[in-house]
Amino acid sequence: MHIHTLERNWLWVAGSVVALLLGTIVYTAIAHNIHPPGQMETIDSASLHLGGEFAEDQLGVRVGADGQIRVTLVAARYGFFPRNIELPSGTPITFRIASADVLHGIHAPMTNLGTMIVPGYVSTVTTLFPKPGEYPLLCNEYCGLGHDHMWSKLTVVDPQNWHPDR
Ligand SMILES: [Cu+2]
Repeated sequence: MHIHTLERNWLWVAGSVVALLLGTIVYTAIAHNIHPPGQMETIDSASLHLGGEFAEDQLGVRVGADGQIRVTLVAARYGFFPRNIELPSGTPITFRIASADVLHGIHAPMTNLGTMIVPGYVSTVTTLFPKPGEYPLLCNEYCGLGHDHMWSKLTVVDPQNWHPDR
C-alpha cells in the first residue's frame, strides 16, 4: 500500500500531538499529583440543610480526631458557605463540598484547589496552600444570573497563627 509522503508526514504530526497530550496527562498525574476525582459519593442536594454533614451548623473548618483538617462547604447560588474560612499554610487540608442547587465549580486562583461541584455528589479534594495570603474562592461554572458575584474568601495564615474554630 502506498502512502503519499505528505500524508505520511502529517500522520506523524497528528500522532505526535496525541502522544504529547497523553504524555502531559501522565506527567502531571505523576509529577504534580493532578488527578480527576476518583471517588463517587452521592448525596441528596435538596435535603442538605435538613441535617447531617452539610447542615448549616456543621459547616466550616474542623480538625478530625486523626489531626486532619477538614473543610465542609456548601456551594449554593450565590456563594460558598461559610463565606470566610481561615486555614494554615503548608498543611494538607481536605475539602468536602456539596451543591444545594445547581452545578457549580470552586477555584482558588494561584493554588491547585479546583473542582466541579455536581448536584447529587460530594466533591472531595485534598490540597495544601504553600503561601499565606488572601485568596478568593470563585465559582467557575456558570450557575445563573448571579454567577459573576459568586465568591467567598479564603485566608491562609502561618500555622503558628492559626487556631481551629472548634
Ligand atoms: Cu457560578
